[in-house]
Amino acid sequence: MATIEGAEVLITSPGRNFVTLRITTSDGTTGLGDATLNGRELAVASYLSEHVVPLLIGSDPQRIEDTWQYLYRGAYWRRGPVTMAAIAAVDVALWDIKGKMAGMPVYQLLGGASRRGALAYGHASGSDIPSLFTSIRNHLDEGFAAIRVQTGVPGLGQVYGVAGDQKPGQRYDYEPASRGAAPSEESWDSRAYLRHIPTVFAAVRDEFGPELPLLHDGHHRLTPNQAASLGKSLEPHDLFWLEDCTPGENQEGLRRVRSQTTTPLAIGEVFNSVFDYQTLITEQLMDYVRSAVTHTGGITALKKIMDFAAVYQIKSGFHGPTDVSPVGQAAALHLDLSIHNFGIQEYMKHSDDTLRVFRTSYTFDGGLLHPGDAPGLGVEYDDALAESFSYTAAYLPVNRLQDGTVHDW
Ligand code: CS2
Ligand code: MG
Repeated sequence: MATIEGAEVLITSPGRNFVTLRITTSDGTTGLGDATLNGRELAVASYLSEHVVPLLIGSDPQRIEDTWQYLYRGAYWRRGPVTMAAIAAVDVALWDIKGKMAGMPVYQLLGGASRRGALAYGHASGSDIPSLFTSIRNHLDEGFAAIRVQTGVPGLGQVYGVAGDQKPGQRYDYEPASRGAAPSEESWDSRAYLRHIPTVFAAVRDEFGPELPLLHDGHHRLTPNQAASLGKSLEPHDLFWLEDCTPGENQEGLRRVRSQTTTPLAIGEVFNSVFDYQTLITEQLMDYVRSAVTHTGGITALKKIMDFAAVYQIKSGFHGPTDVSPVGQAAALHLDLSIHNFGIQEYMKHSDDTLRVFRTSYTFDGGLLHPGDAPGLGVEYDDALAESFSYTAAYLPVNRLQDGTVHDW
């Protein structure tokens, strides 16, 4: 029986920082896991190298469930983004190894395909309506069949989700984590935002029609009452979802939102355990699970969350920004293809440099993503190229209200 012979924590920075765990077995099989936590990368790298890797050596790589429970319950101190990203990296690497040992893509091990491909959505943005329209047209030209819409807010400077205005054909490239010793600062005004967003979706629907699935990310910035008001004001524009409309850790807050609006709600990209969702799922206060495999304890854990959510007719909408590495994206796609209650998959295309470091097998065609049929996850890591991109500390922005009070970003 093969055992785990080595595990390396690999840090690279092709335009942004990524942390990857590579596990190697005694028969030479390797598996990759994504451990990237934007702005806190070294915390996860240290958790893995100091406290997890030594415990893995000599263990059975095929015991995925037992290893998960050993790392989760054995740590005593549970949950949290650092712990669950570290466990996720181990879990995904072991699924990669199991697929390679079986000669099958991971989705086959999860029960096989439930669909041809995973409907993807891309990120369109603009500082104003004309530049937003250019970005939407770029995404339609790239083949996206669903699009997230974010814009600037009159009177405010840079706000979440607005990349530099794209030229026709130019890739949406938005990396919010600024490199350097401290976070950049952005300013915010919820009332200005609440006045503006309904006008944006009215203009988009006028220009692009009623059918195109449109999404919007509130990014945790509203109170439950403000979120209820926004959801109600967007109902005429028939959104596919309104995401993170209010900080989700106050699960009861979503009762207020849900009672006031039928706009579908997506939440959970900053969650890292099923307990973060428990009330939201059992009281059906949400419609889409936003977690990334990378931040929620891996494939094993997120599949359990989706099976729990399925009982309440809640679907997936996994997180897929460029700060989830191609390894994490691939892991999500294997789950997307196999679970019954799939909803949609976020797809921010990684940079060319990133895709040279992480050689992927997944494809995007006709608006659908497919993980490919290579054994395991279908991702390879180029060590030499990875080492040429050295780590630089980077931090997500800090948001402040007009009076200087720190606010959710
Ligand atoms: C965003 C994320 O994609 C999204 O929905 O909320 O891009 C988020 O801002 C980043 O993951 C933060 O690193
Ligand atoms: Mg989001």
